[in-house]
This record gives sequence, C-alpha cells and structure tokens, in this order.
Amino acid sequence: MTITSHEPATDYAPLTDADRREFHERGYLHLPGVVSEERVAELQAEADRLYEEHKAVGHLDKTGSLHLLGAVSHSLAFARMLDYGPTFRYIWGLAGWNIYSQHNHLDVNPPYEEDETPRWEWHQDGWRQNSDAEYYEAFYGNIPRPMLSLKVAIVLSDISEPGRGQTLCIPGSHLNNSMYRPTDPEEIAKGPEGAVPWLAKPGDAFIFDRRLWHSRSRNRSQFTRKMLFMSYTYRWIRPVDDMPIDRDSAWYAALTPVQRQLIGEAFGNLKVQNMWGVGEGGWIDDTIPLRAELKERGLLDRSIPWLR
Ligand SMILES: O=C(O)CCC(=O)C(=O)O
Ligand SMILES: [Fe+2]
Repeated sequence: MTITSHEPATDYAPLTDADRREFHERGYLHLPGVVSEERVAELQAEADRLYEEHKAVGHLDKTGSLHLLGAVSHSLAFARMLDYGPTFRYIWGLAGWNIYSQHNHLDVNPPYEEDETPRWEWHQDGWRQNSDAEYYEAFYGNIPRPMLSLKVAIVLSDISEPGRGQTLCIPGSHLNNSMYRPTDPEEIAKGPEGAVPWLAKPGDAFIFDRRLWHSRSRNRSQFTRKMLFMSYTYRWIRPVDDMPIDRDSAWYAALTPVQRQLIGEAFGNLKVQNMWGVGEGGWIDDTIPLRAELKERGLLDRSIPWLR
C-alpha cells in the first residue's frame, strides 16, 4: 500500500531522569495516544492485509490467530515504526545506540470461544538469556538478571474493556528472577495475584522490559485484537526471527539509514565487528547511523553508559 503519512519519522526528544526511573520502577510504561491517527489507520490496513494473505494460504493457527514473526519485513509501514519518534525515544534512551530489532511480530487474535484447558503462559522474554546469563547466586546473591532487550507494543484495536485478549503483566516483576508456577488447574485458571491487563485504545503503545513477567490472555470478546510488537536488543545479540532481507526491493529502497540499522544491517568493511559498535582499527564507529544521528543532535551523553 502507499504510505500516506508525512510527519517526520524521528523526534529525538531525550528522556528525563524521571522517565527512566518510572520505567525501571514498573518494568513498563503505557503511552496513551502516542501514535498519530494517520499511522494507526495505515498500520491497521496493513494488519488486515497480512491477516487476509496468511488466511488465504492457511497460515493461521487453530484459534484463527496470526502470529507473524519478522513482521517489519512484510510491511514498509511496520518497518517505519521502528524509529517512530514518540516510542523510539524510549528505546534509544533506555538501551542506547548500538541496537536493532532482533524480533518483531504482528498478532491478530479473533474471538475464540472454544473451551480449553487453561495453560500457564507467564514468562519473561529471552529464552536462554534467563539461564545462560544468570549470575552465580552462591557468590553474588539473588540480583536481577540483565535487561538485554525491551519491546514496544503498538495497540491497533480497542482493548479498553477486559476480556479482549489483552497482554497481562505484574508491575514491578522485572526484578524477580523467578515466579511461582502453579500446577493446580483452578489456580492456573485464576492466574497470579497482582496481574494487570493492558487496557488501551488504538494508537496507544506500551514499552516493556523483557524481564517483566507477562502473559497473553484469551480473547473472549466479540472484537479482534490487533497488536504490533517490536523488540530491540544489542547488535551483538543474534536475531530471533527469520527475516530475509531483499536488498533489491522497494521496501529496502525506502528505508532510511537508521531504519536499515534497526532491521539488522552492519556497515563498513568489518561487518561482524561492526555489530560490536566498532569500525576499522577497533575504534567506536561514529558512522553507525543511530550513533551518528544522536551525535549530530548532541544527544550522546557520557554520564549514561549506553549513550557514551
Ligand atoms: O500477545 C501477547 O499479548 C503477549 C505476547 C508476548 O508475550 C510478547 O510479545 O512478548
Ligand atoms: Fe513475551
């Protein structure tokens, strides 16, 4: 589809210390109405197009849901959300310039009435990161594992009433390395204490730390839930999604240098080392697009390690 929005893709407003504290205290932020109406309409149309395309070839699951990994490679409008100023300022502000999106997905979840044995779906993101990067507790004590990635969730349908398949989370739980896991079906069905559903309107966004304990929930309403999730991590961490990049495509040609970094491109002659933030000679590579962008705007900050 044609891109109709013309507002600048980037709005590099730095975070305040209070913004950072709020995020780190709660493990997530709800940003009401941050996505422009024009963009929301574009994203909804793309979500519907991709749903219909995947439905036509039988790629929905048994609940009729689409969970499309590597979503930004299927849509220019999605890829252009990677550095959408009002959400992206939290990403570089909290994680720095040496980042990309290793994992991003579109979720379209129609109502699903069928009764199912309830499953416990509470988790932290990152799979082996929750084991491999663990601190040796006998020596260090029980300290929170590292964040390593964070995610933007863009709301594309009205989920302002409970029961519409919202993501659930436990505020502040990102600092806990483990969570109680019941086996009793009744307890599983009831869910954990303190769970909060993300009630929101189209155009709202959530930013969340991958350590935040969260769960999907069943959509028992009459409304289809539509969300675009984009995770960002360091360039020295490998991709999660299979995201083949066609460098001859119109999609690729339309991406800005920062967007190309965010889909996982490396720059210069030393492509592998470049993922570590360096160029030839082993020096920090000031031409890495997001670093260059922040530097030009005077937003690198020696007092914040990831913005050095
Ligand atoms: O679909 C959802 O509500 C949650 C998905 C999830 O666990 C995630 O995006 O990390
Ligand atoms: Fe998750």
